[in-house]
Amino acid sequence: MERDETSPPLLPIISPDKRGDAENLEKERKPRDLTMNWLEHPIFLFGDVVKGFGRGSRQLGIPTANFPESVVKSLPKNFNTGIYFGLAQVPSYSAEVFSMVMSCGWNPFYKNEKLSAETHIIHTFPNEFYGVELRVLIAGYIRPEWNFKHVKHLIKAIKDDIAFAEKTICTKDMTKWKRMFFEN
Ligand code: ADP
Ligand code: RBF
Ligand code: MG
Repeated sequence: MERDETSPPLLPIISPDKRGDAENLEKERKPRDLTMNWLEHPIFLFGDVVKGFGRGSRQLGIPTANFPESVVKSLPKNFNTGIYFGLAQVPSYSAEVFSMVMSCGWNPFYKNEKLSAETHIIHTFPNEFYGVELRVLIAGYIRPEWNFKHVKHLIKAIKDDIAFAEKTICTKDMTKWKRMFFEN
């Protein structure tokens, strides 16, 4: 069955009603057990970075490297849209594997009409890198996408996602996954 933004989430998670209130988001995150967020099977995606609307850097100060539609369509059919964490590599830049946070969804704040898969790599790059290969390993789920009353709440939520991802990724030895997915 085709899933869209109206489909209920498959995973039991945070109430989608707590929207736009950074304090509520904070409260909801705290009691959660970090081990429950890992996917049973990580998902590997790769493709050339394409242009989006340019909002990530300009409006949020958080650039996201966008995958082309063909990659978005290759996601498993039962994939829950939402915010994920994992690993990322831009081979033409460096063999290094970085932590990442990723939005696979409809960007309700911007009312996008197409599903997008966008990765914020937790690393400061000296330049943009459009048109080159990006590899990601989606390792865990953070939350569903939310709508927000104000862009500052979206920015706060993304910053919290980054902190959550960094903290969570440290709890697992990913050497094997790095070897399996990112060394060639
Ligand atoms: P777009 O809407 O075209 O995706 P963004 O404002 O989201 O534009 O910026 C994304 C671009 O910024 C990426 O395609 C990449 O070239 C560059 N970039 C620089 N640093 C990063 C980073 N840490 N993570 C992801 N992309 C980055
Ligand atoms: N967009 C939303 O509309 N709601 C969200 O809850 C949301 N969370 C995000 C979390 C992360 C970690 C990232 C990287 C992006 C998120 N976005 C969200 C997408 C954001 O709107 C998008 O990256 C910008 O519009 C730039 O394309
Ligand atoms: Mg982007």
